[in-house]
Amino acid sequence: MSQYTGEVSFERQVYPDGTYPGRSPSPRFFQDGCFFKTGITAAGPLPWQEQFDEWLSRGMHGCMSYLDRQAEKRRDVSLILGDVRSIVVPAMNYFVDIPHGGDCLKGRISRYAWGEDYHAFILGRLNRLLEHIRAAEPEARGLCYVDTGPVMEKVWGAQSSLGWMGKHSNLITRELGSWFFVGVILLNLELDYDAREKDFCGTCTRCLHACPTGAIIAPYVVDARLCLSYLTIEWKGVIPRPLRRLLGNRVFGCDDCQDVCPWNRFAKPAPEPAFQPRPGNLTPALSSLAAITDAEFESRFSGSPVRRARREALVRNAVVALGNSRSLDAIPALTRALRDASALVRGHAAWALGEVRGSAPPLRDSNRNLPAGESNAGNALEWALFEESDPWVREEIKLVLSRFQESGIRLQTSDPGPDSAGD
Ligand code: B12
Ligand code: SF4
Repeated sequence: MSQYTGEVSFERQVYPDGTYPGRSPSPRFFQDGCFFKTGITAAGPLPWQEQFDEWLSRGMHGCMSYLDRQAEKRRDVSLILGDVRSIVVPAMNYFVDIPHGGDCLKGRISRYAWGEDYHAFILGRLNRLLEHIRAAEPEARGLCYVDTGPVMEKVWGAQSSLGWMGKHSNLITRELGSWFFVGVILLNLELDYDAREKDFCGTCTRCLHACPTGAIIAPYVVDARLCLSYLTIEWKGVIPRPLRRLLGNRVFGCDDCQDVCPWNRFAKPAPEPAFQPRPGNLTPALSSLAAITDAEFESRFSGSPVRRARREALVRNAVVALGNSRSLDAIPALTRALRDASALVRGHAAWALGEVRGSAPPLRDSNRNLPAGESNAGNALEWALFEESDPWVREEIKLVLSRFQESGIRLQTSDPGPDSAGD
């Protein structure tokens, strides 16, 4: 077994020009868009293992059953690489200095998903780094991961000098804040290890208060079932009614806990062109997302992280966001979505129509000229109910129609329209 005894020899062996980004981040690597910082820690029992077990036993992983299924390997990395000695945790910046837009008819996609899918890209860079290590040390054997295996990337990063786990549970570095991806190389070499980074959250609790759903149930603990990132990406079923309004215009992921973090004022634009926003990912029109077909979804989101949501869930999210816009301009897209092939989409479209039309003043109180289709909302729902066979969608439609009835919103069939004197 080779023993690396010092940073200098390790650097010299890995990169002849001394730019190994390990313990001293190299400006050259930063500019290259490669890893801006790398933590290295000894492989051993998983830190905070009890908390992980409790998290799982309380079902906070929701439908992400892979977390439970491979929990043994997460607890013990030697079940993955028998002679593992070290865990190398490189971080790659993905920050793009553009604020999220505020137009309620445009969808909000999380920053990490604006550009290209990071998995293959970072895996390639990790493997390249591993090759450098192997070239210097032929005995070296390693395995690379970035969300691609049963490795607790954040925990190992927090165990090293890379950064600390913020109260929102993302890793933070003093250099750049938290807008970065984390990779892992399990390595059979013993290395020199730096001390863990300190926790610099102090008394701050901004992220806990900023979370729209209260998913950060305690410092360092996220109940994924409440997290909008989980609900918009991982969860493919019905979004619980009380959470729908909290989605706002988020259609893929959520950045709120990181947006408010004071450490992110140190963020610097990522040099890597792969993370530059695709034009359609910054402020996608909700109406176009709500109408996207399978083929359009595949061509538009191929090679993008957004693909993970799959078409049906993305359209579901867009439809909910249209409802949250409370804009009458959303009605044409929503009435179209009432005829979507997916029951999941149709049911959420019914709810969304209720939000839009239900929040508009009743026609009899309104002197405004309402946009085309507006007065059709209730009518479209009645027709949909007539044709609908899915029990859950029928229930959603009935709920909205009864809400309309209770609040005096009349349907087109009996509605005298805005120019009428009313009753
Ligand atoms: C599952 C998962 C999710 C789930 C669950 C999130 C979660 N917090 O666990 C969902 C879908 C919600 C999610 C959301 C996001 N994710 Co995610 N996700 C993962 C994944 C695949 C596994 C994480 C995991 O193991 N969770 C299980 C829980 C139990 O682990 P944990 O949060 O680390 O919990 C530890 C702490 O609570 C700790 N602990 C408990 N008490 C205490 C007390 C103290 C004092 C301390 C210090 C620690 C501590 O103990 C637990 C472990 O034993 C990782 C990739 C990977 N393989 O690691 C990416 C990963 C964590 N995600 C990532 C990202 C970018 C996101 C989002 C920002 C995406 C977005 N914008 O929508 C959000 C952030 C939401 C949030 N605040 O967590 C990045 C984070 C990068 C970073 N800088 O940290 C990762 C690392 C992917 C990557 N390779 O870069 N994600
Ligand atoms: S917002 Fe405050 S508490 Fe939350 S991670 Fe950032 S510094 Fe820590």
